Amino acid sequence: MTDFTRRQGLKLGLAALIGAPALLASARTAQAATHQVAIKGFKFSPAALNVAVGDTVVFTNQDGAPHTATALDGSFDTGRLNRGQSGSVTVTTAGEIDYRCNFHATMKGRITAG
Ligand SMILES: [Cu+2]
Repeated sequence: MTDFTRRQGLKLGLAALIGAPALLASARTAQAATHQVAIKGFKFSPAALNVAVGDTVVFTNQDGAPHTATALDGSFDTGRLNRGQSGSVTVTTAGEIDYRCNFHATMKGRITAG
């Protein structure tokens, strides 16, 4: 091994050490997932969704009628979504969160956060 290759090896080793915390941080960020729920035909699809605390759920209205996704416990509310609009919510508590559309009482869904 020449001095040159030894020095290069040391530099690579240092770069790996310096890069490690950034890699750990990005791995932690990647754990928060985003889930999609379509609102179509006056239904939430999927109507039952399992997520992890910290995950994001994006509701997208594909109907001509306006809808909301409103948690019964008040933990989230997309507000009024017109056709083509999306509302993004972050699930911050564990457990079962029942939600509904504020405009159409028969439209119901459930998010289970663990
Ligand atoms: Cu609705």
